[in-house]
Amino acid sequence: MRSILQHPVAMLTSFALAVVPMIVAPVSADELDDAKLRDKIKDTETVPWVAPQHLGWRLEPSLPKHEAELATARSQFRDPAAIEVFAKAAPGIVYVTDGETGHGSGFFVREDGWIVTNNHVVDGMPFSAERGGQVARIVYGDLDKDGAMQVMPGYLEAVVYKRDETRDLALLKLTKLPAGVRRVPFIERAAKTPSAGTSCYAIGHPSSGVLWTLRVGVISGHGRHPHDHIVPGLLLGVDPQVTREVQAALKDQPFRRTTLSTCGVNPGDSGGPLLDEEGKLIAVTYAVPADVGDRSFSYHVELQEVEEFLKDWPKEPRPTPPSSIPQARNIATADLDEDQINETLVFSVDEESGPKGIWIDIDQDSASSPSKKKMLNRLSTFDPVADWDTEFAMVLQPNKTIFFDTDNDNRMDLIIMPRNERKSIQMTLKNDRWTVTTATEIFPAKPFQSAEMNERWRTFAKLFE
Ligand SMILES: [Ca+2]
Ligand SMILES: [Ca+2]
Ligand SMILES: [Ca+2]
Ligand SMILES: [Ca+2]
Repeated sequence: MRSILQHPVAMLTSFALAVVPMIVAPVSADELDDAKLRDKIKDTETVPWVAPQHLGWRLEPSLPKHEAELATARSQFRDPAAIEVFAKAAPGIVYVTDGETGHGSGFFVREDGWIVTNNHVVDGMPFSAERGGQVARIVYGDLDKDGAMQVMPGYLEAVVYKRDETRDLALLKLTKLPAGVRRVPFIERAAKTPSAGTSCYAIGHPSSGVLWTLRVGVISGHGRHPHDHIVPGLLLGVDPQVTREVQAALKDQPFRRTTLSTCGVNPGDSGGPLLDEEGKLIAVTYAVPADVGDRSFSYHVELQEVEEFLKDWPKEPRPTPPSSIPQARNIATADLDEDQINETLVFSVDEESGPKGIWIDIDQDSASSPSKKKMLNRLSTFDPVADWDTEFAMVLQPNKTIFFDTDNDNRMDLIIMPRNERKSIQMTLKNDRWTVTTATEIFPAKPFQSAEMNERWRTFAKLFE
């Protein structure tokens, strides 16, 4: 098979960036263990899927090389502002986790326990029927008399109230404040975004650092993601036809205003604050460049996006569907029904480890469409979201989740989350609203509205039996 998945890929949509996190840690029992399925997809050609990497989760133990490369040496100097920034801000910065698969950072934005972090940090957090939303565990700390942060024992719980995929922001609220605490320390927001060259400070919980690690740097630049990112050879000073195509492809894409800094953030820093010299919020950390060799700068969600996100404080948690995009580095295509047309994307971390998820184009109209093929060959890029018309997805980590586009309108509308032997949770989209109920089966016999699609589904469902 000739590879259609070449470098650089997935740079054309903010969606692609928002969903390619650093790889989650230890491989769980949810690994795709079905022998029949494994057998079918082992002979595919795998190519790297290059996109800026998220920081919400630890690296896999199998990637120690990257871990070493991520370490950023900072010059050693005594900066009185940095000392003050740390003392002022660190107690307002929390550790966000599901208690199982990894962690991100977050921070209090109000004294009554509201927390901001990245959307991708809370993406895999489990649903709680009693709480009416996803629940995250929050670990917090306090400054001791020597100016060091001490972690508090145990954890608090916070419910996810709101998520914004485009901005990669999430708003959570503690279910109750720490015992004996009436107000939590929170991070104030700066009046405006500072210009390039201004000193800035990142504090978070990088997996290769310690809890509450401070990094000092400068603002390197501002831009819109993905519109202002430099895609090598695609945007400037090239064939005007190519420029027009890229611009046309980006025209209706939502974007996120992004601040770049030299603060050297690492996995685990996602959702942590970027601060000014007064310890006020100027941006929220979310990613580093995908190219592991190029970690000289860090990506942050710009302050203005945070302000817009915080304009409206919801009264109730709003159920938001999990992402159907697996956390992976590579994509391969496969032909599971053996009719010589590829209909399946297989997402993996590397060639050796098992799949992290699959997408099946049930009606097989992706690889077979001549216009799509032409487009893919010309741009040499592949964005699964835009280029693969999938009607079924299965994500294996951090929690096994199954997705169907039952009416084939290009939007997943039935999501099933197996929890344990007895219980599964189901999310259904109706009139633009998600409702959460208990699921009766994990792989329904006839999930689709069309009989033809259900007939096709039977072929693939057999692989999961
Ligand atoms: Ca096929
Ligand atoms: Ca399709
Ligand atoms: Ca479709
Ligand atoms: Ca749909």
